[in-house]
Amino acid sequence: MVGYAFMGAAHSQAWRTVNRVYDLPAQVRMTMLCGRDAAKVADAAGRLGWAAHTTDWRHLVASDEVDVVDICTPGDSHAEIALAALAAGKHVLCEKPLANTVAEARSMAAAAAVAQASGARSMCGFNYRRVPAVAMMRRLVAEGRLGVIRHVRAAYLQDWIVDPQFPLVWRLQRDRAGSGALGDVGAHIIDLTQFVTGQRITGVSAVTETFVKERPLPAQSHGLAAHAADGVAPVDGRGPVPVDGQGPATGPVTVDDAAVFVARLDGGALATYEASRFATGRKNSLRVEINGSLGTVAFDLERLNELEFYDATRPTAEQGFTRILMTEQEHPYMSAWWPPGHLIGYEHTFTHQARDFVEAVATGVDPTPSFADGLQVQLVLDAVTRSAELGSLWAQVEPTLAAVPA
Ligand code: SOE
Repeated sequence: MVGYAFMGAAHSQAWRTVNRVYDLPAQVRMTMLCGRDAAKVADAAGRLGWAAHTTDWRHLVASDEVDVVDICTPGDSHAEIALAALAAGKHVLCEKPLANTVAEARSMAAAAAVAQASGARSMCGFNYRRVPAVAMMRRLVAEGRLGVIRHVRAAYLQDWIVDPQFPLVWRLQRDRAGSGALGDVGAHIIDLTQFVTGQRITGVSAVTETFVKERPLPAQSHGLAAHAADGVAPVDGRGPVPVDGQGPATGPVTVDDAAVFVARLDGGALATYEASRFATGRKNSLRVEINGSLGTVAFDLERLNELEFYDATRPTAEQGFTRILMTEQEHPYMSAWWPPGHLIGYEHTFTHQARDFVEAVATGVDPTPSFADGLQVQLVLDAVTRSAELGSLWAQVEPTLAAVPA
């Protein structure tokens, strides 16, 4: 595995547990962890359960002890590492979004197709496909229980950078992250809604905004925890240390803080999407609602074990939203865990992802979502960025002199 911050920790939890929870045709060995800082990667390897560690990912990719390369780094290194790993005949799991640009994503998808011919498999880590409720939504749509899909409504809302003093971490820099909320959390709802409906986005009209355009530089010696450096939240809440006593230096935020867009899907549905890191109070709220001619499903990641289902085919007097507790043995992925009513969490979706990846690789089939699926999400991200930059088809509302009601 390359990278050991927030996603590295989540993936390590999955690799540690997957063979203990599922009966799989292959055993996972957590062979080598790679990180840039020798002392920190040694500590992370011990903490996360990796047998060896290195500061050179090329050494890891070349090692005969390594069969799978799991890429958990910021987006600016996904392509370089994935291309080298595929060329070395390794199977590759790459965190989302696949890359920082369409050009990088195209090269990765092309390399994955070539590598597949010689048996190397690849997957893009859209882990929310492995939430039982999300897999159940897809099953209900596929079975026709919602009828013709008319509306897709998705929002992925966080609030970890509402404080303008939150430092300029890598997720807020275009050259590291590719984009802001759009690629980080927007990519999830793009992939998830296409997965659930089986429909692809064919066009978008978008606006994006950067509310706070300048932020304090991260203080290198200030001990920001790994996941804070990874851009989630400083553990101790303190901002950066003043540089030379002059007060913290600042830098420009070069990504979006929020993206809002409408879309058409190829099956005829109309869709609205919202990705924001400024939705104060929403910590990790991924909400999806799908309206069809025969019913509706609705899901909120902050209530991960629940799915709301409205069945319009029921007798009118009995119609209403049902809250399904997704802990029955017949619910996707749940047979491996606990008796009904015993809930699972965010980290379980990574174990489900590891299960599906290991089973696919061991049985010689291509895991999903593929790098081609990751490219398609990248094309949507690029379309949103282009639409927002063009500002086309934007009808201004004539300002009126009427005072806004007090
Ligand atoms: C953003 O804070 C983030 O860490 C995303 O990058 C992850 O993909 C998501 O699962 C949780 O939030």
